[in-house]
Amino acid sequence: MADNSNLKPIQLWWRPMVPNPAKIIIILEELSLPYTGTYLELEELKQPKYESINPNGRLPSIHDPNTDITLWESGAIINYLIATYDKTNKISYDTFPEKHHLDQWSYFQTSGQGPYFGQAAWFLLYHSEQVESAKERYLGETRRVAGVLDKWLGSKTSGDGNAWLVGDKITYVDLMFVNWNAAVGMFVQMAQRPKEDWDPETQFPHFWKWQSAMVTRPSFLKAVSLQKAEDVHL
Ligand SMILES: N[C@@H](CCC(=O)N[C@@H](CS)C(=O)NCC(=O)O)C(=O)O
Repeated sequence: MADNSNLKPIQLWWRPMVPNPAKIIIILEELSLPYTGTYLELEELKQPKYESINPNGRLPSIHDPNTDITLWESGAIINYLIATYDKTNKISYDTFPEKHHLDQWSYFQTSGQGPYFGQAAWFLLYHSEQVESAKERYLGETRRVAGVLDKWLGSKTSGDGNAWLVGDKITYVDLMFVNWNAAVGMFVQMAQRPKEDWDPETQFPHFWKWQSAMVTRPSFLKAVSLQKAEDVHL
């Protein structure tokens, strides 16, 4: 693997307990990239100071002093980190057709998994009214997306006994899914929904095995450990 240790730290605007910034931490960790965090309160996001970095006023954003780029949107940030720093393809492929399949699953995560799982969490926990049809809609989509992943993973085999979305090794696109996958169980439980609303071990066994393999990785455990209040300033 390329030596990334002599780089200047990449600045990450983030806050804990939210899945999209944690996606970036996982990739930074996997690539052994140095980084530093700027912690933001929710009230600081839609303010001119942060909107001058990210006009969408959401997290994450990065600034890489090594190349002098500022970027927002988690998918674009990850594409940049991989293209710039994963020269040995530790968690990517540069071969045909794998590189296009990486794009495919990456777009599916950012447009298919993140927003639907996020809306399920919103309507279950944060919306000002109880709208049962919206809860059913987004929980149904959450299960449908998990079902798509489960079916695909069930069709795959690999040398290490695990199935991965692309090729026969874990890549950044697998890791892009891990935080929202982990979050569903928490918000379904917090909303005190019945078990059949989300029971991946029974409903989606290939998905469950895949997720279980990812949550033991040091990069995921590091991202989780940074959720603790005393670690918020990276
Ligand atoms: N499509 C964006 C979504 C970013 C996003 O929704 N971030 C959440 C945290 S996971 C956020 O900043 N929420 C605060 C808000 O909406 O004000 C990405 O992938 O970066």
